Amino acid sequence: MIKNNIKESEVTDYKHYLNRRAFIGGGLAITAGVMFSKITNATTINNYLKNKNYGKGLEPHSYEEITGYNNFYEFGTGKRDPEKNAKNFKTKPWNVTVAGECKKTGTFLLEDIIKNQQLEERIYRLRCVEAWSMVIPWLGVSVASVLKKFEPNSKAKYVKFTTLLDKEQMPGQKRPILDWLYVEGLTIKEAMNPLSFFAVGLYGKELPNQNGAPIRLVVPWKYGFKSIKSIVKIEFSETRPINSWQQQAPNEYGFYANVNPKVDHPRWSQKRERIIGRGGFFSPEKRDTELFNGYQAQVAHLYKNLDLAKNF
Ligand SMILES: Nc1nc2c(c(=O)[nH]1)N[C@H]1C(S)=C(S)[C@@H](COP(=O)(O)O)O[C@H]1N2
Ligand SMILES: [Mo]
Repeated sequence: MIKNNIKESEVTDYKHYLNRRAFIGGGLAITAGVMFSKITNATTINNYLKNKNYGKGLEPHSYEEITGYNNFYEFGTGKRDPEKNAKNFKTKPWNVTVAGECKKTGTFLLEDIIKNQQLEERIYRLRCVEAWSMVIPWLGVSVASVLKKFEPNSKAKYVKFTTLLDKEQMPGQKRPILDWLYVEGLTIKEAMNPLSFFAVGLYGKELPNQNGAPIRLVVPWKYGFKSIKSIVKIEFSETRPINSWQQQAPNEYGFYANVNPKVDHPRWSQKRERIIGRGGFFSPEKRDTELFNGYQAQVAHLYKNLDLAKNF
């Protein structure tokens, strides 16, 4: 479906991208901070850590698929709306406010927050609660490495993230699709888990606007909606934040949102998932959904004493 209007030769699949990168070679090591001050959206980033621990056996979708099929309701509810409507979204300069239960609160320039951090590539499958999935080679830094800089205190049990509110730039916010702002939350343990990632790029380029530029969360064992985009605020709190989707429909969306084939969403079975762009319209390719999206070994201990059917 996505490839219809694109010539096959223009599709950037991951293998071609790797070959081309090998051909370009060399280049200076790019840290996340430098990227924001010097590199434009179209520039390929030449050096980053390829973290082989993440993404074994996963085959990334094409760049066009990843950037042409998005959920970002601030820019419209259609899957192709964000690509179209976020074109001129201004992400530089970008400030992030840090508040709540930590030592170093304040408003910081994004490039200062992540300066000197080596960028890392991680390949993760994004499993949307709407029962589809795609595989994305993200570029970014671990959430833990960023949060530690603000020195959260012992009252910091949860972390709340907020997306920018800007009706002029984000036309979707003029409509009551959600009770804007878009808010998400994690327990501090979930946030500090080594899998939790802040993406600032994908496919070796700066993050396209439709994918949540300039910084978005990626929590690979949870449904896609937890991975909040275009973050402007990080708040440490003692009490559990109410996330936007839970507020909208508490019977459909919980706080945890862990990928779980055994707990169905009221409107969608979660047993299987459609793989975006694979198979035809009438015979989409599907796969069995895995508990915690396949990351049981890394995260199951976080939910040892929780009834996952109640705490969905
Ligand atoms: N601010 C914001 N973040 C968001 C969303 C949104 O509408 N607004 N949609 C979520 C949903 S439902 C999914 S599945 C993922 C999609 O990420 P992608 O479009 O980059 O693949 O982003 C999540 N983050
Ligand atoms: Mo989603």
